[in-house]
Amino acid sequence: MALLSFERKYRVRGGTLIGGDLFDFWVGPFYIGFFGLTSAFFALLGTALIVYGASQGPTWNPWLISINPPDVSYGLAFAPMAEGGLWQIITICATGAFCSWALREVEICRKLGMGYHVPFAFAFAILAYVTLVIFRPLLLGAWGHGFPYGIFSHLQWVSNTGYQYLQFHYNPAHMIAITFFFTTTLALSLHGGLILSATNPAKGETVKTPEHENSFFRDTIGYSIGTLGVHRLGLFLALSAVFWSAVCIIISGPYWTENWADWWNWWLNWPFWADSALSPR
Ligand code: 07D
Ligand code: 07D
Ligand code: U10
Repeated sequence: MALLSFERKYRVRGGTLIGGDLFDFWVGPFYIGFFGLTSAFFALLGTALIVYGASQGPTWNPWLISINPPDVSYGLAFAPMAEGGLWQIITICATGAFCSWALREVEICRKLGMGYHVPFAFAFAILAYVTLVIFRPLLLGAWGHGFPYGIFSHLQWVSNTGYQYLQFHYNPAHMIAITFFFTTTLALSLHGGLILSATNPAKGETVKTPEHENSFFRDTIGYSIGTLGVHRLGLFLALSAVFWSAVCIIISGPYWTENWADWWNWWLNWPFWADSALSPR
């Protein structure tokens, strides 16, 4: 069914979580719904506040604009607008916009009678963000531990926060997250390559079947995970990457405050080899 006639068929009322039929309409290609309006509201307000913040700052250079969180001396209190209050309101807007977007995806899934896999996946990205700007600052007792909203300044925050623990690469959850990120790109390149090699043949060749795809991996590595399985695997790998990222940063500060390399001492001091001359005890 052509895309446009399919859209005409499915663009019917129903499936909304809130607001009944009131916001159940489309504008051009976009479904609106109650959460479309709240998405637009939070995103427009948040963006307007970033632009306002930029107008109060020293530069219009997009790389250097930065809306900073309050000083840690404000703790968990509201700060004056010019001293981080703006960052606090923008954080509320961003969280509101991301959650609204996820709920708008849920409504669209419901309309189509599909599973909630895409909004579920987006929820992991939202989890990572709120871990950085809400959960970890709450656990550390000050909003000042959130990251600043600026292109270069947020990189500076990542670097500074990393060096606060001297060797962030030794953070075990960071290792697991990075391994999942690398595995995700490996899996996507294998999948993209395999699908193109089978379904986009040279002129005159026939399109190949899933049996060809299975056989390629059985011949190469002795096992094929299958056409549905590879998508389950991809989702699992990507969500695990984000999940372990959230873990790696929530434990930095609330759980571990020193050099991450020292965390490994429990392993080096294991009785089995702790007597060795090279043991760091
Ligand atoms: C390709 C989908 C499209 C999205 C894009 C991003 C904005 C920001 C706002 C000027 C894959 C749109 C950008 C709306 C403009 C202002 C105030 C997604 C795609 C194209 N980062 N980060 C980037 C964000 C964090 C880190 C780029 C956001 C953490 C490092 C872009 C968040 C940490 C590097 C960006 C966020 C961190 C970047 C490209 C939120 C750990 C880079 C992003 C809301 C996760 C890279 C100059 C991209 C770069 C980069 C956006 C959070 C680390 C500006 C919106 C605090 C090390 N980040 N980031 O392609 O070139 O994502 O930076 O959490 O090297 Mg970042
Ligand atoms: C937070 C983004 C959420 C996005 C949302 C959507 C819009 C709309 C609109 C385009 C989580 C936003 C949407 C704004 C846009 C339109 C229209 C994603 C988020 C909700 N590190 N490190 C990570 C590596 C080092 C450090 C994660 C590698 C150093 C700190 C990942 C290396 C030191 C933190 C990772 C490396 C250091 C991290 C990031 C290599 C610095 C974190 C991915 C090869 C000296 C962060 C939760 C992520 C984290 C994080 C990878 C090196 C410090 C695993 C590969 C040694 C402080 N690092 N890192 O989390 O865990 O995405 O955040 O050297 O805080 Mg690291
Ligand atoms: C996949 C797949 C697959 C496919 C696919 C895909 C995964 C096998 C079948 C999809 C993949 C691709 C297409 C590949 C490329 C994608 C990426 C690389 C990912 C990154 C994507 C991007 C960078 C694009 C991002 C673009 C976005 C998010 C769209 C931007 C949209 C907007 C700005 C509008 C958003 C709409 C909203 C909020 C809802 C409704 C709102 C409006 C229409 C705006 C009008 C507003 C109103 C009516 C409300 C009024 C405003 C109010 C009340 C607020 C007022 C407040 C004030 C302060 C003024 O596996 O299969 O193929 O294709």
